[in-house]
Amino acid sequence: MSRTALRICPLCEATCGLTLTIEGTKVTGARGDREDVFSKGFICPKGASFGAVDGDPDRLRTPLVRKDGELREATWEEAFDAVAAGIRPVVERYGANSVGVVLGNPNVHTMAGALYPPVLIAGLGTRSLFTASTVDQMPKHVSSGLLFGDAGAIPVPDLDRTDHLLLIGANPLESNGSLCTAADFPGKLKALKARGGTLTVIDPRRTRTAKLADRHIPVRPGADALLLAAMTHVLFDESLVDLGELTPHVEGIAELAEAVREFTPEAVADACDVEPALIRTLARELAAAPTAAVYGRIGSCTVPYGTLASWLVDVLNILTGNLDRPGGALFPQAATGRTPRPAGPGHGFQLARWHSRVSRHPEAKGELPLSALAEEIDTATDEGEPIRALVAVAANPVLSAPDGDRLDKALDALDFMVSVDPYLNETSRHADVVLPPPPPSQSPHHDFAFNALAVRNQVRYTRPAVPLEPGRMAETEILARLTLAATGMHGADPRAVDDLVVGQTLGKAVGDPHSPVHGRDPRELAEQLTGDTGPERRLDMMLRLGPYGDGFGARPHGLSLARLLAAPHGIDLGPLRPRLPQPLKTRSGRIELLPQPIVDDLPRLREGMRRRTDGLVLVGRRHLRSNNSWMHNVPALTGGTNRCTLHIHPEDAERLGVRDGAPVRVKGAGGEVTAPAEVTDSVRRGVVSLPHGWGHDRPGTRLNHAAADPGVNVNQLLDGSLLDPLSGNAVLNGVPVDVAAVPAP
Ligand SMILES: Nc1nc2c(c(=O)[nH]1)N[C@H]1C(S)=C(S)[C@@H](COP(=O)(O)OP(=O)(O)OC[C@H]3O[C@@H](n4cnc5c(=O)[nH]c(N)nc54)[C@H](O)[C@@H]3O)O[C@H]1N2
Ligand SMILES: Nc1nc2c(c(=O)[nH]1)N[C@H]1C(S)=C(S)[C@@H](COP(=O)(O)OP(=O)(O)OC[C@H]3O[C@@H](n4cnc5c(=O)[nH]c(N)nc54)[C@H](O)[C@@H]3O)O[C@H]1N2
Ligand code: SF4
Ligand SMILES: [Mo]
Repeated sequence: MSRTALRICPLCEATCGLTLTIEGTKVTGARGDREDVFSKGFICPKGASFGAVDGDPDRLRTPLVRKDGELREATWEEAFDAVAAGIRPVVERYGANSVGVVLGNPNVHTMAGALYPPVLIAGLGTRSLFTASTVDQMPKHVSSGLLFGDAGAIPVPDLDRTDHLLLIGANPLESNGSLCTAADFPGKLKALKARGGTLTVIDPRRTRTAKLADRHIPVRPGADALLLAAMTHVLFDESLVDLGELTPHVEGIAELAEAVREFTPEAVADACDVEPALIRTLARELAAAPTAAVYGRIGSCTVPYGTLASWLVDVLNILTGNLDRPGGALFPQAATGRTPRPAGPGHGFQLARWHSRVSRHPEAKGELPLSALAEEIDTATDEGEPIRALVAVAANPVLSAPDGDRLDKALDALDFMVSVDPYLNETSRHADVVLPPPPPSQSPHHDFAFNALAVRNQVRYTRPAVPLEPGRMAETEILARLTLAATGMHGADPRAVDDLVVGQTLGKAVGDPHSPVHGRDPRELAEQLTGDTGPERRLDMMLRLGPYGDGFGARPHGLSLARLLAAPHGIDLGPLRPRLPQPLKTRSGRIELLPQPIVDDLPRLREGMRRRTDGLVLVGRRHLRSNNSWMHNVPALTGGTNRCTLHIHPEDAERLGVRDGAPVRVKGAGGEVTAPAEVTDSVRRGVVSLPHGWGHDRPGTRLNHAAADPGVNVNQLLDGSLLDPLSGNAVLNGVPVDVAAVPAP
């Protein structure tokens, strides 16, 4: 007997609604849920393989605890005892900062990852926090923090209504979109063209997305900030600046005009390898379009001028009046976001409130660069204690961060490490305790993060499609127990963590004159919360306090968990709407167009105008059937074109004597790797491309399928020293490398 159950797909940012077929407790099929209010039936090959991802036999079923040097199966009780015994002495002897926390990407795809790590970090009181954000989108947070006063206020291109999309360093036909949650991104690009709109793609590779475009500009990697600065220059130079409705909300226009004066199309053309006339055309087209959106992603962030490029993306949206208007780039409003306060000056955004111990990198958004994790463990200084214990949740930095070999050794030297991870992989193999979460079919799902980045306001929640297997523990409970064990409350009831958060949140809300529950009794409100579990009660609380919430009765038709459960395919909350000036939290209460940290970084960009590398540079790429480092163990998703090969342009290949399919050696500052060449003109001359997340050939892992075709770790080519200085983001693209054919034996 089979049945079906709904489950939001957690495998990428598109958040498609799936209809799972379930036999017994096994997921045997997945198709798109046509009634899903957001995804309307869209699915990609990863979602269609949900059952294989979910049922991977290599997923760990019980905790592992290291005994006599070896990881062995253990009970949950033994595992949490070991966590408390491993972490507490380190905190007590060396202080809170000697415990590091590493949070990986899947935390934004689980409810547990949204709800518990903030409590863990606050409870530990550690400043040693590292996340996947600093190998990804930290530059965007910093630019939003500086422009809008809120690092979380990220404008999203209005894909369904725009007339002109300028897409920079993003390949949504493979990635399905990022910092822009849209199910069926490919379909939305085709619809844009079908309604007469235009798509321009800036990417050193002729990607599947670039092939769809009306115009593809194969920029020199890393030079986007120069190109965008020159477009900004042209807008001023040709009097194309038109703020429209934004005028009263923006300051610093004249100063900005002055700051970009030197960045003429002629001055940047050589560094970008884009003709001056074409740069002018790009600026004019942007200004002339009835509506337009500029959108940048990985290729604009993980580069030396990541924050400047991210800032210029929104500068262009602002100067053309496209920020915060339909068809432009708007701020979504998620159902679990805070109830909007009246507009007015805020606290502003601060950078560099503290620094990393070894290389003195400034913090950004409370985080230190993931690139600096290894040195924070393996290097002693007079400044304080190195990291001696590590909590890794859904993170595989040995493959995803620069210089995995150094990190490998550093992790081995720790006094204690715990990984919350379903796999024994390149990183978790170093742990003393591995706590495996259940597969996604056994977990509830709500997109706290991505609903705040979605092209349409909507809200959905799916309960576990399959009950927890005997011996399993929900990831929410794992993280609650881990938090208690790490903060000196080992053995307490995990519900205490949820009660603490509920008490604090409601306590604050009743004291806030703008809250719908101002002046009420927090205990009485807590008693009204519904839900079967602590996390459900917290979701109920956030929905009811949120911008569409019922305000615990104050707005009777508003949202609550009960209302959401009654709408299994989700609730549509309408298209994105203009929201300014409310989201602004700058000290001025306005958009601060030319913030001081940007002014201070512009001289570096001016120098960049005069520099150009003549050697080969490396960029990354993603494949539709892959996801970072953890999906190479699923046979249905590997093979074919999803391989770890070095893309190289035919002319470069010929010059270097590299033959298609033959091994080539790639050398960078951090090391060298050998991979098969794939000669293709989809990369521009002077650029080679390797995908990331490969290199599954280390001993002591349990990834049987992945180990059979391990690929190489592209991040071994990096030594971790190249960062975007404002955000601490790793430079992963536009990295100089040497490439040589491997002589036949
Ligand atoms: N060269 C290069 N490097 C890159 C990038 C690039 O473009 N080029 N991209 C960067 C980007 S954007 C990112 S986000 C990072 C990602 O870097 P990471 O976050 O370190 O890596 P992931 O492969 O996403 O997965 C992390 C871990 O989560 C585990 N996991 C999977 N599902 C769950 C779950 O439900 N719960 C828990 N607890 N664990 C789970 C996996 O087994 C894996 O060990 O990589 C970065 N690295
Ligand atoms: N299938 C699949 N989907 C994914 C993931 C995955 O691994 N696989 N990962 C998920 C994650 S964690 C993220 S963050 C997103 C990322 O989502 P995207 O940013 O859309 O993904 P990428 O494919 O890395 O696209 C980056 C593009 O930037 C280009 N590029 C490199 N350097 C430069 C440069 O200097 N300038 C310009 N203009 N372009 C450059 C690359 O050639 C590449 O095509 O994808 C998510 N979705
Ligand atoms: S596009 Fe992303 S969310 Fe949708 S089915 Fe594919 S992996 Fe899942
Ligand atoms: Mo990412």
